[in-house]
Amino acid sequence: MKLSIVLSTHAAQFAAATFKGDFAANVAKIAALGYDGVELAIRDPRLVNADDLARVIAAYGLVVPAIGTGQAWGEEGLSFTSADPAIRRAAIERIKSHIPLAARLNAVVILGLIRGITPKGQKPEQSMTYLVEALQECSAAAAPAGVRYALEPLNRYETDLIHTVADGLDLIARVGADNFGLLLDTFHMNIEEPSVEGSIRQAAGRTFHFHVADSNRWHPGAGHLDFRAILDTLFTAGFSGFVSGEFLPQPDADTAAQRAIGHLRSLAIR
Ligand code: LER
Ligand code: MN
Repeated sequence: MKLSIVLSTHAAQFAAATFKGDFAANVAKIAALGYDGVELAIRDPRLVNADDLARVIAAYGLVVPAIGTGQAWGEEGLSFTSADPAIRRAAIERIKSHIPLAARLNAVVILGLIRGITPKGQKPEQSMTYLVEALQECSAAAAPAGVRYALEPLNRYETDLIHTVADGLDLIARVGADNFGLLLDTFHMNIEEPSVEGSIRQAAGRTFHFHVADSNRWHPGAGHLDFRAILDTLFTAGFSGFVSGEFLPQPDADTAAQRAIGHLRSLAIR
């Protein structure tokens, strides 16, 4: 099992990015704890120096399995489903602007809250039309570079759009692009899926990335999710990507990261 953990390259409000702050110091810490990779949360690729970033990560023998983009929503309000065409266009261009760095790092680009929330007065079907159009445009732009996008079903308290694997698979059928798939997150699945293991099996072959947090969004082992059953199902279904920790820095970031890897490695899954 290849393990990574979310690391924000810049200050961000998102609470479940376990590590924030000094980039090189955090990469060093994550490598020392035994992780194989870092999932980078990047609001805008123009804010990072790709050479510096790649050098620091390689120096510690890590890789970047995925790039998170949700801060463009959290900090700037960019969204694929805004009623304002200029905001929709800015969101699409921002997501396409991740392609060169993602290609260089061989990272999946995550689409979480960038899908937005249906604005007041707009019909959800209209949001879905905007969403499908945006995803088709981004996927077509990324395909020649070999870059893949992974949309994350999110729980009902964060968005009205795409809560479950079933919703995600319907969306995949509408988008119709081979480089568009899903990111499954155990925290959201525990809230929304009829069966966590059943939904993991349904998404087999289209799961490009996987987030782990326990039922309380603390590190795996701090709540009541059965990670042995969950991860065994995931790998039996043919998943070959990274399992990435995205959980609250509780009781603090270092302890949470250490306990997470301790718990997940103790399951001895693959
Ligand atoms: C991001 O990966 C996530 O899981 C969301 O909860 C962000 O709001
Ligand atoms: Mn997540």
